[in-house]
Amino acid sequence: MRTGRVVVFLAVTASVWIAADVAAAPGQEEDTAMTERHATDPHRTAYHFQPLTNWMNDPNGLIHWKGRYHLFYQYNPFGALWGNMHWGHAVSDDLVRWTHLPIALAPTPDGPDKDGVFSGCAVDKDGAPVLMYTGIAPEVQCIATGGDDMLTWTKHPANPVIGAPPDGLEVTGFRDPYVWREGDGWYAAVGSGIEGTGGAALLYRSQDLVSWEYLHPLLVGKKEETGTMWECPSFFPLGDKYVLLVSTLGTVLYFVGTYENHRFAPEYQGRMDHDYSFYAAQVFADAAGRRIAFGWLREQRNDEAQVEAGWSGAQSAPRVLALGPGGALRQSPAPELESARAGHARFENMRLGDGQSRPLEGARGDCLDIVAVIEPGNARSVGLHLRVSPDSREQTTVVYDVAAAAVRLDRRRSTLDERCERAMRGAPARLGPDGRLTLRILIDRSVIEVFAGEETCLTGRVYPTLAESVGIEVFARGGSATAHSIDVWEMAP
Ligand code: DQQ
Repeated sequence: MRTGRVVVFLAVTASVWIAADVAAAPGQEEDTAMTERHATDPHRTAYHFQPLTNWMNDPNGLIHWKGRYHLFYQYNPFGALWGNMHWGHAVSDDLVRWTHLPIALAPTPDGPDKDGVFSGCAVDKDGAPVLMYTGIAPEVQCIATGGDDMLTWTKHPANPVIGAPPDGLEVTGFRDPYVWREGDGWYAAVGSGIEGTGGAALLYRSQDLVSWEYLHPLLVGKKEETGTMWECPSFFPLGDKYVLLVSTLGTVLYFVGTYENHRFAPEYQGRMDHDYSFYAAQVFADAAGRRIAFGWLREQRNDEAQVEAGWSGAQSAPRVLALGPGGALRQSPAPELESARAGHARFENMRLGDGQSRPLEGARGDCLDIVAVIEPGNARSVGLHLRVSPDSREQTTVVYDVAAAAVRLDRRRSTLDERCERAMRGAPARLGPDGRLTLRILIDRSVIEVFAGEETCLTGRVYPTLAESVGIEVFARGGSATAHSIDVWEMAP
């Protein structure tokens, strides 16, 4: 890799970060060969955020700051696999088009985050941006204050501001603080788990973000049902309820309930996404009061393939949250994404005979936004084949099974590359009151995000190997069905 000279941010004291012109760290240099290679990589995304290169995981510090959206993220500037955790940083006016900014936080040698700057959040404290995050190791909580430009960050001299888990609690972990303002102070939920019992979110209070008092668990799960450790909590009001999101070392769960006197009582529980790519979601409120989530879309191919690519990880589309009448979380892609829609094709009233698969002539691509409204009629199942090669050796299928009332993302033929996961995953999904299935599908090269009905999300990664795997077909099996409308937009990179 060629050595470049660029502006990076360096720790010059234990806590102050300034811009300096130094030999670049890997991943921050102007590497033309890497840029050219990534530009022709058929699996890098066009409208889902990715760093220029290397490894990314959790979204961190989401905040709408002075009219611009800031996305920080877990970042390894030194390679395509997890490690050396820093906070990468990008900014956007519309949640869709992002500008890369310098690394915001790096481990401070001999500091409480010397072994890694793990996940956390951002808040506006009297007009100043403050990040609260986990320093490693052991797991402690730290804060850093930003300049108005959000480019320079000063780690607080009192770090760690929470130096250990609560006395007397044997925990399985202690990380990923999520902070909010409430009446008499600042509150934080810290991801944790109680040995022998289950995952937990621990509730803290502070007047100044520096000195914290432990109150009690916001929620404790049963290990048999929701795992032993909860990471990356988000806690926020939605409609007339409160929602707690946690990542359970496998999936993202949400709890909807009431919150009074700093006690949370869940009434409804669900899964935010039913595939395993979507993880470590974080939620923030924008100036319009919308609650918006991003989740890390982890790769579903092996380490060797990630290292060969030189990068790993994408962020989900921004998802706007609402509550359904039964208490379930509803997620829809932020309307801003529609500004990236380009060419459009519409198909109406397509009759589908039993076993028939009809190509959507003229609609093809690997960066698409699709809205399909299909009435299963007497078919056993209906759906779409996506990323189809002309010889059908590669195809990814979204299928609705009427009897099971479930949608499935079938990736068994999605790639010829043995290094990629080719699983089939499913989730309960409901037809609308008119008996029609509405599917919104975002395809972005290796990303497929499926929104089925109003309450089901399935997000997976696919790695077709053939350049011609860009076709779309609609099908019915076990009876006949009608595709009332299928809109397909190309998404402009
Ligand atoms: N990733 C971070 C942790 C968090 C985990 C480390 C979740 O802070 O618990 O990269 O993916």
